[in-house]
Amino acid sequence: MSDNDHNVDYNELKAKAIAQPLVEHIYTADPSAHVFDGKIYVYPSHDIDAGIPFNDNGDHFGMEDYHVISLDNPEADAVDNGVALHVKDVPWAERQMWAPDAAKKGDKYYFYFPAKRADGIFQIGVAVGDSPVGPFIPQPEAIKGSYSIDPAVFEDDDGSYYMYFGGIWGGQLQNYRDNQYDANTDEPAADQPALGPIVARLTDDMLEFDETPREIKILDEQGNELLAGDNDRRFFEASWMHKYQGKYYFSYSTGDTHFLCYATGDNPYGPFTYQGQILTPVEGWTTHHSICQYENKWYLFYHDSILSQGVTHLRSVKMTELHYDKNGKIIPINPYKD
Ligand code: FUB
Repeated sequence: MSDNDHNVDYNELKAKAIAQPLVEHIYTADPSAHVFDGKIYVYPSHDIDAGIPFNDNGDHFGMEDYHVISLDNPEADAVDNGVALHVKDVPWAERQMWAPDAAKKGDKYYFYFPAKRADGIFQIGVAVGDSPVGPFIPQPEAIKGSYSIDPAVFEDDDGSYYMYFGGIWGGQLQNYRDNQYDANTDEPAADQPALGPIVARLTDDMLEFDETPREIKILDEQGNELLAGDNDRRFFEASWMHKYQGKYYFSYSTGDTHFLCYATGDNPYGPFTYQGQILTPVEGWTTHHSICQYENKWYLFYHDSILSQGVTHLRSVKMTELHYDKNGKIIPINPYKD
């Protein structure tokens, strides 16, 4: 269920779906969910049809602004809080406002987002607000040393914040080695270690990287790095980090094989050891998620393209409960009942 070029009965698929969209009046995707002040806030992409033809670079994902969705609790109706940030207000960005995230520190809220500069290169910016739903005021420049897409910001128990980011293909990560851009550099050969996501601790003011970003290693059960040709397991995009029972759970999308997977480790930098799948493929090409605890339950936020009848860049955010087994393994979820 990874393409929209197949014959699908969308009414039947909607009936089989384990969850329905949080909101239906706009298209939303790439949900980053957090509990701030006892309420759930979801920071999604706001999908639109920008009229840009489909290509492998993802140019058809031509998003221009962000809306924050809030829920008083997991059973409550989702509320759209309107435009929180628009590309026209970001001095350094020109287009393609892709998957964002947010963090709270003190009484300020920090909204992180990737966008393309006028020269077509992705960077990651930050915008600051007094409310979890915005409006957010962007910094004049992108975060120094940032690149690629899909920022996810994780607060560790000691009060440090880390940003995880990166995505291959349209996300441009394959053009970087050691944080340096080279248009002629590409993905490694299939029998070489796969490119990893990138992590950097944030400065106290949350506006910059506090260290040189480093690449994360994802290992198999034998301790070997996952290979670039291991498309069912290697990192593609959509980083997320959460902690469960003292362990670090790094989760991500495998892109062209359409799985959400995870790997665990004992510190925020890894290495992380591959553990398995979280979500089997959704309708639509992309899959992207977050994992968030509300009181004593855990939830997976994800998206699919059922509402738009399979249009891959017109997606809808959903949520469902997530369970662990007694060994801390995530029990994989099929988004559609058999
Ligand atoms: O929404 C645009 C891109 O699609 C995101 O940045 C990726 O993670 C994928 O979901």
